[in-house]
Amino acid sequence: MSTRPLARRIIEEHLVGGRLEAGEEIALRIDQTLTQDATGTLADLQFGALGLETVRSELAVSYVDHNMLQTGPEGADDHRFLRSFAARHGMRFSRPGNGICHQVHLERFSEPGKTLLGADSHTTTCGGAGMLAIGAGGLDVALAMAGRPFSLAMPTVVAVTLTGRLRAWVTAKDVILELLRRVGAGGGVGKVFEFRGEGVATLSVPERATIANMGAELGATTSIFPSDERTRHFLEAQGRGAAYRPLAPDPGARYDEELVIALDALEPLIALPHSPDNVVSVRSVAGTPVQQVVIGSCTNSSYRDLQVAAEMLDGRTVHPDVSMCVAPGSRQAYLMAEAAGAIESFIEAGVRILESACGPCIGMGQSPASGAVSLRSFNRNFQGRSGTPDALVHLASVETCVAAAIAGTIRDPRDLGVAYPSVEAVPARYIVDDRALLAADRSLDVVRGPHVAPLPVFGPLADEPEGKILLVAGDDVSTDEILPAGPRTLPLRSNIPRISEFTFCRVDPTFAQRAREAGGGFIVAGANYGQGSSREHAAIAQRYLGIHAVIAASFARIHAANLVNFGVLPLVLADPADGARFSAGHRIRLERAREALAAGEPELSVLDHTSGTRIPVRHGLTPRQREIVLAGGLLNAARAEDASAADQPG
Ligand code: MIC
Ligand code: SF4
Repeated sequence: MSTRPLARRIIEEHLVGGRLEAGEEIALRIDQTLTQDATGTLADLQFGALGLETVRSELAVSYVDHNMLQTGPEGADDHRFLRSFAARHGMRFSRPGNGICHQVHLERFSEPGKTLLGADSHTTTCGGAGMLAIGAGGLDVALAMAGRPFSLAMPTVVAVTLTGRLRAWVTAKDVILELLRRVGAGGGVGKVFEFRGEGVATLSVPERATIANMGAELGATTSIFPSDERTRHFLEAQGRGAAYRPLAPDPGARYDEELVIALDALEPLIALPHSPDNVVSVRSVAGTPVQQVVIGSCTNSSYRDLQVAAEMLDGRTVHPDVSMCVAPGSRQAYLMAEAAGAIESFIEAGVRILESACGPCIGMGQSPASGAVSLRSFNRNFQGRSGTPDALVHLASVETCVAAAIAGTIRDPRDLGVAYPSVEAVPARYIVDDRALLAADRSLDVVRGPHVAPLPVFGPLADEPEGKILLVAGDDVSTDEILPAGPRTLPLRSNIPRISEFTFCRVDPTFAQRAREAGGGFIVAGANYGQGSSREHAAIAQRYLGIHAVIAASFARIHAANLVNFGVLPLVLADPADGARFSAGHRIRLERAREALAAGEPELSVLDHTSGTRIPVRHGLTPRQREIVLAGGLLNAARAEDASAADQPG
């Protein structure tokens, strides 16, 4: 009898290559893809470089949600390029204002049992509707758009058994914060978190989506919920009942690990600055004065979330010391909130209403005051991500955020003395209006604005890459540190030469210049290097500045794949204690790197010219990845593959 977890069942249905052994490279057929404007311009250019006329995945959607401030022509130029590219090449296009990609995709396109590959780390959100939804770099998504399989390490599957039911004021956000408290950022690398147990049926799809969304902060490959009556109800309310398919693990399914969360034992939790896993109980920090509260982001801005916030605020006023904003997750959520009177309650309470987009989550506006405490219903609070370097950003449920907006201090919502909002998480029928989701139109020509730069061309791996160690960094370096987002850099996402100048600018403003002057070099770091965003720009910028390799204790999944895709070696210390032997400024060489990689040797030797020592490192690359690095990147490798296929007779 078969004992497969649900994730494995979907993997088996989509498997086109590899063995189903944990850690082995497997290749999956991808049904749907999504891109957003900050990653989509490059993904589109890369798709264009493959020379195909039309996307080959069942569905490809191009969203505009991140780069929305339009403080100069670049943003609108990108939107125009994306729109015309989507139309020309057979993609749906979600217009600016239609909402955050993950929220809209969940509402309008999620399908239990299908695979979704998205150029954004929170693509995992659709796991709330029983999809196998995975975040990746733009180039991987471009190849999936071209109908090619997606390669990844076969994950292990962790069962998260939910028992009981959440008590009043305790929410799905608290479930994922509890998981982050236990597992830690980076503790989920190489794993799928699969939810099961009687508690699952007590959670609606939008609540499940909040949990699946923030599984990205664990570093997990993805998170998944079964598809059950709650899923059917959600899809029917979206007018998409036909997409429903019941899905569960095999009876008696066997998992690699198990965690149990007793929903009724949870209490409101909060992530303190500056990491999503820095989780404590809200009561333990109650009384801290708060200056800003923001409800929004792909984690917590569904119709349910807006309604809860509005009911709590109804007839009340935001505390005079607090600036509160709401960014509805989608045009649908916005329309629903408007029809239910929530928008009116917000305006009356003194809330500032933003458009349906990522906005403050990615530092695009609403940066807090210097040193301010900001409570956000978001998923990431890396230092400086809000746009204010010394802001103290906390992450919590909508309920906890609004309690702070009313009280002016952090307060457990149970201690607020407000009646518990009676909100139906999923209405009988959502307002369905897809006019902002444009269909393909092959008669349109692609319009490429003046600042959309050509893709840089990279050469193959050198025989023995050599250079200085330009930076020695600690653990948990996020891609927000490697290449920050926000209003100065997001408009430059389609221009690698310009955006590369911002590499590590928050850590060391001289980095880009030093790298250029030195003709490139190396980076040394601790554990979980490259956590957070899927932005491949962080990898391309390192390559563009001549970084040959990053030597770290461990890597985040998507960033490691992105480094490989652009020909930068992610090298892991054979002995973590060796990290201390590397010093900034030392000149090092990867001895016989090309030869060793081509021969499939698992270790490389780093010669430190300055100290005269040799340090062993591992690359952990699969044969496919070795070919990619040797070729100088995935685009080079894919083109070479196409050329040799064209040369084959017949
Ligand atoms: C993020 O939340 O960090 C982003 C911005 O959505 C990124 C994508 C990007 O940098 O464009 C992500 O999560 O992948
Ligand atoms: Fe947008 Fe924030 Fe979600 Fe990233 S995490 S997709 S920036 S809302």
